[in-house]
Amino acid sequence: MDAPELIAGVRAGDRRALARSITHVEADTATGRQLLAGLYAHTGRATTIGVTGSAGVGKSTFVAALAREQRRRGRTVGIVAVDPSSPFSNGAILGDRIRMQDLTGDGGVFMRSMASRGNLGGLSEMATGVVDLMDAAGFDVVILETVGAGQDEVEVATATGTTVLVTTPAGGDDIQSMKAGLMEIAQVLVVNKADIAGADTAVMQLRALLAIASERTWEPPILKTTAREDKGLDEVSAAIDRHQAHLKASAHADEERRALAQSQIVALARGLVQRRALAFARAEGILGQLVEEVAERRRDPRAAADALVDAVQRNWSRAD
Ligand SMILES: Nc1nc2c(ncn2[C@@H]2O[C@H](COP(=O)(O)OP(=O)(O)O)[C@@H](O)[C@H]2O)c(=O)[nH]1
Ligand SMILES: [Mg+2]
Repeated sequence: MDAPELIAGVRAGDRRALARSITHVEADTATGRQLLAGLYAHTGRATTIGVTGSAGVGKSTFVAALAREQRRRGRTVGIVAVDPSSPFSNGAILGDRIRMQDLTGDGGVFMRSMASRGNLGGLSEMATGVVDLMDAAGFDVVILETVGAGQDEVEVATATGTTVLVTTPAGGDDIQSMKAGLMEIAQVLVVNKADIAGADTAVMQLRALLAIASERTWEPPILKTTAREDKGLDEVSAAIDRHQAHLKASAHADEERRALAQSQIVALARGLVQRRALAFARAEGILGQLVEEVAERRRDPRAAADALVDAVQRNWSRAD
């Protein structure tokens, strides 16, 4: 199937076309880029939800429970799970597949797991591209699970309408040391594993952290869930719906959409510039030579970085 056929297939909700399109986007092929360009005008209809948090807090369990809750509300659900650390097998992360098993027999659910397979960066770009595909395919809700590890999450958060930050009672220290950035990108805060001791303390800690965060028009609710027992997801879904309504009704909706578009473009451009520049510097042996000079202290790292950027700039102004 070529790009126009895949685009038509995805728009018609054909699962096979969607699966093939995802493979193209994951591999960042020319067809994949054509698909995203052709389908972008047909995105923006789905409720997109980002679920982030440290490894082991129960994100996958939570996503499965949230998907079941959305199904109870009569909505179709697309799920994208990203885990750079998980073992990769047959196109799926084993643990996640097992956890999501009860959902795989449901025609209203489509799920795809992806691991980084060792490629530098680009994981969040791939994942947000897959969210766009599922959106264009007509799913009512698209959920993206990522591990809270820094810059990637901030980028992912700009690509989803509502970001849910999952923590646990056991993660007290975790919450304390949590980067303000991660708190600021989340619109719904969840203390999962509420069945173990300390959930109320964790809620209080989060509330204290929110109190010192910057001024905002949306007050993030703090909710408790026991994802493993499907508990608390009704409240989470209601909070997500409230946030989605807030997004649409906000006096600054246009402004926010522009700010979001800018963050997305800048994040993608940063990744592109970085990968192209490094690929050039490696291929031309420039990086290797600078490495030698810095390692032998014949040049300082800043001057080396300057020289690298100069060489890239000369090459780019000469080319095409
Ligand atoms: N006690 C308890 N354990 C949970 C709950 N939700 C998930 N877990 C467990 O936490 C572990 C990690 O879950 P997982 O969903 O893989 O976390 P992820 O790494 O954040 O995706 C698993 O053993 C789950 O069974 C919960 O609500 N209560
Ligand atoms: Mg997981």
